Amino acid sequence: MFEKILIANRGEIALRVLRACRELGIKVVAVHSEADTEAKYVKLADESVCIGPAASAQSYLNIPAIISAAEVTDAEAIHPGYGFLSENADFAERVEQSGFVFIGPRPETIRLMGDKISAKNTMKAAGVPCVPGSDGPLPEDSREIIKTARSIGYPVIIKASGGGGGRGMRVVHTGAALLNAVAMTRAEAQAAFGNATVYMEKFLENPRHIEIQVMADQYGHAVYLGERDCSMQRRHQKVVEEAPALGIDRKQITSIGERCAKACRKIGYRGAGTFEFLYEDGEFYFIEMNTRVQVEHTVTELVTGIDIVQAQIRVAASEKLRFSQRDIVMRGHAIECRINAEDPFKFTPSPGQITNWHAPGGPGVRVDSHVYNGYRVPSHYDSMIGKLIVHGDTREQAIRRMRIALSEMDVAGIKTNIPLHQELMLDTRFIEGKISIHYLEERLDDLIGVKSAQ
Ligand code: MV4
Repeated sequence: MFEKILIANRGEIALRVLRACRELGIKVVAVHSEADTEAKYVKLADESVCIGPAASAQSYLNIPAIISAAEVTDAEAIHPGYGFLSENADFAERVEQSGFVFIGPRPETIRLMGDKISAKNTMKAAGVPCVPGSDGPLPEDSREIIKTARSIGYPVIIKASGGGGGRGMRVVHTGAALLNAVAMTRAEAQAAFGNATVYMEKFLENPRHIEIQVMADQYGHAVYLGERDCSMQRRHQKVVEEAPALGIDRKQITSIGERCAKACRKIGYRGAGTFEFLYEDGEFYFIEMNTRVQVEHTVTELVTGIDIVQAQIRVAASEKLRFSQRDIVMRGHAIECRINAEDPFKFTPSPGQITNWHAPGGPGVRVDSHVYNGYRVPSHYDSMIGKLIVHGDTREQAIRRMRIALSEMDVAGIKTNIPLHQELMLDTRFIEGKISIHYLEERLDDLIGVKSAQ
């Protein structure tokens, strides 16, 4: 096992990785920007290195500074967390070339999955069901593009191969709008990702977002850790996640999960990963793979009892997976609410000093947060200040526990989205489990109407 790991991240995930390291008896190096000097996880770390000014581009995205920090502290491995450099294949490559272990998949795997066309082709070839589409880049020839759209059937969606996570996409409803939409998406993709390659898919109008967690070691063992429903989102930011997903046949989950695990074996996947699917009319359609640990890994941890971050570290240290598929038993139900420093209904960021912080507790309640009394939420980063996660024997119990936990939680000095979560935990459609990826935005239109009339 490693003796010392550098955590190339900030906030709650830096603390989450630090806790995993502590349990494994591994020393921790925290790197931080000038805006995060006072962060508690920096103080909790065995060593810390300031890697630059507040702006992410000069600190948490500063590859030479992070590698230098690993060199001067003699760390053996680097955990990238999520966001920042976590899915940057060039970073992973430079980490390994500098003689450190990147805690994640091989750089080639990150690159393969970062290109959404190659990711889809790979998964299709491995037997994972995908959204029907162009099966490769759209050609230059206009007549070919029109033919492709006709054979798929409108509406279609044009996506940038270098995009993902909701960036660089355009829905097209008619033939008349097609060629302009392709040209616009190409131009935006070139500007944003330096890659004008686009592809086409059938546009699914009202799907759920269901994802499958996988874990693999370098010896060809791969398992799936069940699914998560992440449909409750706004502008591609997830708000509530849960495991398992309501109303999906367990046999179908088993079949999809097995296909994902098999695909991992086929491509020599290492570490934690997530297969993102759209789920509509009883069918799964693969869209993208994430090669990092995700914010919402916690709900899977609570239903499986597996520490995903520890497992990431163990497999990066060349250990074999300690569990096989038959050891993985899902128990109960877990829900996560992302707690953001923002106006609960307008979503404007609300940085500043937290003058009072009281976290909830009790059976089945977990709080992953780096925040404390007097902590100043910097304005330079995303607004998530923590995650409230609950577990119950049933979904009903989990929802009740979440309501109680939210009512106990007290955050003063800044605005948070706790009032939004309180509305959602009482929302009939959420309770019935009848929501798609569009539900929250539709519901917010109603809520904001009511709030502004009050
Ligand atoms: C889609 C889609 C409908 N049909 N693809 C958005 C994020 C990126 N990961 C893929 N996305 C979508 N791809 C087809 N063929 C709808 C979305 C989508 C979405 C997907 C997951 C979660 C939230 C979303 C919000 C808007 C659109």
